[in-house]
Formats: sequence, C-alpha cells, structure tokens
Amino acid sequence: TTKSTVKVPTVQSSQGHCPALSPYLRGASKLTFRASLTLEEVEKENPQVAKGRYHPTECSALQHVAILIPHRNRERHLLYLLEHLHPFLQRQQLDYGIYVIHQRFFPSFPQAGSTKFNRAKLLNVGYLEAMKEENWDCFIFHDVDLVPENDFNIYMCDTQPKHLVVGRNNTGYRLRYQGYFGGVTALTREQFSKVNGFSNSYWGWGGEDDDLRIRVEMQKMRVMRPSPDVARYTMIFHTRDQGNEENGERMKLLRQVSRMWKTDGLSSCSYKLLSVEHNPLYINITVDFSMQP
Ligand code: UD2
Ligand code: MN
Repeated sequence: TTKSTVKVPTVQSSQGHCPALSPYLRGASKLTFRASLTLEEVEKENPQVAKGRYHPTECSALQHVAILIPHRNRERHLLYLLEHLHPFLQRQQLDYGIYVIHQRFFPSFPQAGSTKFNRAKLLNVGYLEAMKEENWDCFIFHDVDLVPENDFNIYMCDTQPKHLVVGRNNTGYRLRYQGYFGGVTALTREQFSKVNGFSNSYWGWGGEDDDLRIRVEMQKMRVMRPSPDVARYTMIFHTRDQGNEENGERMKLLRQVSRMWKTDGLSSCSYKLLSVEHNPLYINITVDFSMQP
C-alpha cells in the first residue's frame, strides 16, 4: 500500500451511490395548474425521460421505484400529475418508472359484466406487470389527483410500509383518521408480496385502503408516516366519478380480511391485458375486468 498525502475530493464518481439526501431538493413549492397545458409541453420539459423511465446519470440511485397510478377518464389530472411528478422524482435522484393502469370501460355494454372501477385490483395489475419489466425495489401506489407539495416527502420505501399523505389542502392538512392509509403509499416488493397485495374484491369507491392497512398490521408491520410539514398534497378538485359509486359491501368485506387475505390478492388477480404502451412519459397498461367475478 502507498500512503498518499493528497486529499481526494469528495465528488460522486459515476459508479458511486447517490447521497442519502439529494442536493437538489427545494422544499415546499407553490403548485399551479394551467388550463392550457398540453402533453407535448410536458414531454418537451422532460427530455431525459424515455418510455416512462428515468435514472440519474451523476450517481447510482439508492432505489428503483415504480410509481403505479390507477386511472380511468381523468386525463387532465394525469397531465398535471405527470407535469409535477417527473421533476419532483428527478430532484430526488431516483431511478424510476411511471405506470398508469387504465381500466377499460364499456358504458354502452353494461351487460359485459362489472363496469365498476376497481382501484385496488388495478394496483395489483400494476405490480404484476411492472415486475415483468424490472425487479423494482419499491412501489408507490398513487392516486391520479394528488400532487405532492414538498420534495422532502421522499418517494422511497422504508423498513415499514409508508403512508405519504398526512394532509391535503381540502381537509385542512390533517390526518383524516387514525389508521388512514389512502391516497399515496409506499411498500417494498417484499412488503407488498408478504400481504398478498391488495384485495381484488372492492368494486366502486372505498374500503380497499383500509383493507390493505389491516393486511399490513396482520403481518406485524407498522405504518410509518413522514413528518406532517412535508407529507402535504394538493388534491385537484373532482366530484365522484360515474362507475365509482360508493361500495355498500365494504364494511362486510373489511370484517373478513383475516379469512380472505391469503386467497384474495396478488395470488388470485386475474385480468385480461389489452395493451402495454411505452409512451414518452409513462407506461400505459390497459386492462379489461368485465369478465371477472
Ligand atoms: C380516497 C383515497 C383513495 C381511495 C378512495 C376510495 C385519499 C386522498 N384518497 O380518494 O386512495 O382509497 O378514497 O376508493 O384519501 N379513479 C379514476 N377514475 C375513476 C375513479 C377513480 O382514475 O373513475 C382513480 C384515481 O386515481 C383517483 C383514485 O382512483 O385518484 C381514487 O378515487 P377518487 O379520487 O374518486 O376517491 P377519493 O378522492 O375519495
Ligand atoms: Mn380523489
């Protein structure tokens, strides 16, 4: 060995890991949603994103993160989310991919089966399809209408499942209730597979987020939350969608989780895959659930 007296500067080499805290974070930002915004503009602002994917070039990211967004008929919301999320995730120096899982709706053929929206099942599909492309470390389950306000709300997974929405604008930035697990959550590949993913049985609005929390608690995991001053979101205004009416079965389903979780989830998620498109800013997965029970 040679003893060097030369001080090596602490610059990240191209092989080195990214730092624990990215130097690009800005903190709280004022969000605006311009009515005239187009997808082409957002694409132009993100030349480094290709086929929905990005990775930092200055260092190797600490986690490979798949963002999964359940979607049907919310094109405006999707556009605003993409506009804000891409630069947000890049400032966090993440290796990431954005997946939009689209439930095909046949309003003129209601006899084709259930046309109700199923957020949880779409997220299971997102996990299964994303895992076919890459062995992602971390999954962010993300409502299309929630835009993060502070980039210190880090989109990485932790030793326990994380709930990232402590507060949002239209509920006074306060946690809605103890145990609330809706909106945006982060689970590692292992945490999500340990609970067998989401239940596939929640058609329409509500309950599926509480079901996942019960699964998490049954595995003796504990929900973590970032501090309230960073875990803040703006929910873009909307009314209840057609085809996502309140699920009257949800209380009954929530009483059965301990009996059902092993057989209802990732292990039983059947669907008809209609297409996988690699758009510039996101991977679009379209599925048909109408033939499912
Ligand atoms: C709450 C939860 C949400 C979920 C839901 C009950 C928050 C912030 N969010 O949202 O995570 O648990 O209650 O199911 O507490 N969607 C479409 N098209 C539709 C219907 C829904 O794309 O026609 C997607 C979209 O990503 C949307 C999400 O499903 O953000 C949740 O639906 P919502 O926004 O209507 O429900 P909300 O705001 O009460
Ligand atoms: Mn919403």
